[in-house]
Order: sequence, then structure tokens, then C-alpha cells
Amino acid sequence: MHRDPDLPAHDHHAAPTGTLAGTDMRRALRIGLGGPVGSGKTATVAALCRVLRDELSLAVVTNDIYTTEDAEFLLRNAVLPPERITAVETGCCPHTAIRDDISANLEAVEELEAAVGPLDLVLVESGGDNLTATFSRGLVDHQIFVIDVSGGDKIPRKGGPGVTGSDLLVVNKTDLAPLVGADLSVMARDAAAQRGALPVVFCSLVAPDGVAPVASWVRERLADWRRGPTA
Ligand SMILES: Nc1nc2c(ncn2[C@@H]2O[C@H](COP(=O)(O)OP(=O)(O)O)[C@@H](O)[C@H]2O)c(=O)[nH]1
Ligand SMILES: [Mg+2]
Repeated sequence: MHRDPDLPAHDHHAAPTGTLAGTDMRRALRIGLGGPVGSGKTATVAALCRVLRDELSLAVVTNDIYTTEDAEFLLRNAVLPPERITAVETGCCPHTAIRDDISANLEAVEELEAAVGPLDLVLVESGGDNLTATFSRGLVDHQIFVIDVSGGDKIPRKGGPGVTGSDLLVVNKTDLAPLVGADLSVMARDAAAQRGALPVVFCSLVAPDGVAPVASWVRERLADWRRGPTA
């Protein structure tokens, strides 16, 4: 299996040691969403906000190269109050802003914590890239990689660090599988071969509560985070 050295460790408590400035309060859990342009990252963020916002205090950071389009979509759809959504305009390869020079993203997360915190969860959406984008473990505690079926069922087989080593692989747009001739069982088999025991969920965000498997996984990560380091 090919693992990227910069992917977050699967020890859930290795990286997150921060506290909110000036308080004893633990910082929010940070989850990154990466994946190719158009796979459904913003749609996943929007759906997660809708199902989690009444049970958690959450905020979102979006990354776009030249625009703030994703943040505007989330604002237009009123998935969270505007003060809980921040856009980072990377002005460069989106990969750089989530992996190499994460300062703008870290600043955005910290400013959200200071302005509307304490927060339970911050979702950081990467600007869409290809199959190679991964987050620095200094920015997020876990990462979700979102692919979709519309390019056919070959994507899991192609591998890359997001497919092989992300903490959760989401195969989105299952509603389109019959239209593009994508065989979900082939995708499941290839993803398992690439990922070993790491989890994979299939979803369709146009279905009612289609984000449920992703939301369940997020709730489990948050429960682990709240329990804190185990002896
Ligand atoms: N049919 C279908 N369309 C979807 C689904 N999820 C997202 N989309 C659409 O796919 C397009 C790209 O989604 P978006 O979330 O902007 O992708 P991103 O670039 O990864 O953030 C939008 O038009 C969404 O409405 C899905 O499960 N099924
Ligand atoms: Mg997006």
C-alpha cells in the first residue's frame, strides 16, 4: 500500500494538542475534505452542516484558487450563520495551501475559534485538485477524500494518496452510476484493495439524508476526540 508521509496518523490523539488562546478550553476537532474538482466536497460540507449544526458548534473554511465561490454557495444556502464561514483565496495551487504553506488556513481556523468559539468541529474544504492532494497533519486531525462515480469505476484503482491513505474515502454520486455504467461493486473491491481496513462509504447527496454515513463517521471521530488520549 502506498502511504503519504504527510497524511495524518491514525492515532487520533497524536497531533491535536492545541488549546484555545488564553483558556483551558480544548480546540475544535479539524476535519479536511479533499478530492477532485466537482466530486461533491462543497455539497458534503453543506449536508454535514445541515445535519450537525443543531447538535454541535461548527464552522467551515473553504479554499478556492481565485474566487470565494464555495463559501458563497454555503452562505447562499444558509447552511451556517455567515460568521461561521471563512474563505481562503489560495491564489496558487490548492495543494500548497493545505499541505506546504498552511499559514492562511491555520489563521482562518484560529480566527473562527476566537470569533465564534468555543467550537466542536471545523471543516476545511480543499480547493479541488486531482488525486494527489493531501492535508498537512499540522492543519487537520483527519481527512476525508471525496471522489465520485461520474468518471467511471476506475478511480479507486488509480490510487494516489487520497484514495489509499485518507481516513475516510467517500464515493459520491451513486445515483449517477447507472447513467455512466460505473459498477459500484468494482469500486468497492478496488478501494478495499488500496485501503486495507480504512473505511469507505458510498453515498448520493441528492438522496434524502444521503450524507448519513459521512455524518456517522464524523460523530465517531468527535466522540474519540472528546474522550481524549487513552492511557
Ligand atoms: N447527481 C448528483 N450530483 C451531485 C451529488 N453531489 C454533488 N453533486 C453536484 O455535483 C456538482 C459539484 O459539486 P460540488 O460540491 O460543488 O463539488 P466540489 O468541487 O467537490 O466542491 C454540483 O452541481 C452538485 O450539485 C450527488 O450525490 N449526486
Ligand atoms: Mg467545492
